[in-house]
Amino acid sequence: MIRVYLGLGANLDAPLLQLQQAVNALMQLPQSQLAAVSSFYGSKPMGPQDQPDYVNAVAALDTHLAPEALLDELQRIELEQGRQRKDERWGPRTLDLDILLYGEEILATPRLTVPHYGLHQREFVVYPLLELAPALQIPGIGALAEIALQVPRNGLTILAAPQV
Ligand code: H73
Repeated sequence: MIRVYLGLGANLDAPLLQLQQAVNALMQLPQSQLAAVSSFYGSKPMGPQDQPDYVNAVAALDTHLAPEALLDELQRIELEQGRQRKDERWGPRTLDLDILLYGEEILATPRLTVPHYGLHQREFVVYPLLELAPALQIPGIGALAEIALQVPRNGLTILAAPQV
């Protein structure tokens, strides 16, 4: 099994429910075991400010799925819950699922960049991840706890606990 960390985000159509529904879907993934889910956080939109606040979380998944097979599953969940897949860049969204880390692997394929390119800049990824894995090392980047020192919380708040 490989330990994978996933980023979850939504800011449309009852985002808290979208995230809980995504957690439920992650629990059903084949060849996988959902290990932990962070708190649900409220975050200020990165990008244009004329859109609703986001709800974000991070999940830890143990899986036998290969990276692109996992991405296929995540995109299926996004499609099932999301109204629009080809969102305008930086625009509001029903559900996003990102592969933040896939074990200690560094991947650069046409479909996948892992570690996720925005991981170390996005407070709505760094702090939920820190909650699950305070001692985590990000391959090619460094200690998560050190990264967090450079990333302002930008109004990030805990909204609710997930049901797992
Ligand atoms: C991103 C392709 C495109 C992929 C990457 C995308 C969704 C999945 C997050 C936002 C707050 C895909 C937020 C925002 C903005 C508007 C910036 C926010 C928030 C999109 C696939 C390829 C390459 C990976 C990988 C998944 C990957 N791809 N909170 N969200 N503002 N590598 N969200 N590692 N995992 N897909 N995701 N503000 N507060 O990060 O760019 O990327 O087809 O092949 O834009 O959540 S979609």
